[in-house]
Amino acid sequence: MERTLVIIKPDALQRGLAGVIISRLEQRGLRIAALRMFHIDEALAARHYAEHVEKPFYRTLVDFITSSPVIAAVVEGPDAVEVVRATMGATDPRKAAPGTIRGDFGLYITQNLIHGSDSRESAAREIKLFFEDSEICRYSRDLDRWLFEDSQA
Ligand SMILES: Nc1nc2c(ncn2[C@@H]2O[C@H](COP(=O)(O)OP(=O)(O)OP(=O)(O)O)[C@@H](O)[C@H]2O)c(=O)[nH]1
Ligand SMILES: [Mg+2]
Repeated sequence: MERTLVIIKPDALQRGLAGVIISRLEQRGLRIAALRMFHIDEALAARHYAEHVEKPFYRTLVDFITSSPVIAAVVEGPDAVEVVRATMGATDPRKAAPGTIRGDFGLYITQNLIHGSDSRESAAREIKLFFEDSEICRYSRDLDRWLFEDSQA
């Protein structure tokens, strides 16, 4: 079982799409292990987006992610990093395939609705940035035996 960090970005909450996005992840079979709504501050945005600090779009990115509340989630499942990225679609919503979250709901790379960690290493780093270990729920769902091949449930 793998974990990844998801952020439902400010545009998604402002547009009333948080529920739809969470539903898509749940419908895929992924399990939510932690969920928190809050306002990302400048310091957390800087740590989260440290890899982009030299990019020309860095200021826009930080201004956007701190502009309004987000929902951060830890999501788990087999190959969760890759599965979430595929469910999100390409970074630029105009290039994202129909059927993906960005491909169905977005038009601008600056407002692309959802973040998902891009590797297992990023996921481990980002989950630590956003959640205390005690906030991550360890549990199984009755349905896991129909969703997760290696489930003990
Ligand atoms: N304006 C602009 N924004 C960009 C560009 N590339 C990336 N971004 C923004 O920066 C965010 C982080 O970029 P990446 O980490 O490369 O893309 P990603 O992994 O698909 O997106 P995240 O899941 O949000 O991290 C993206 O979600 C975009 O909102 C760009 O060329 N121009
Ligand atoms: Mg990224």
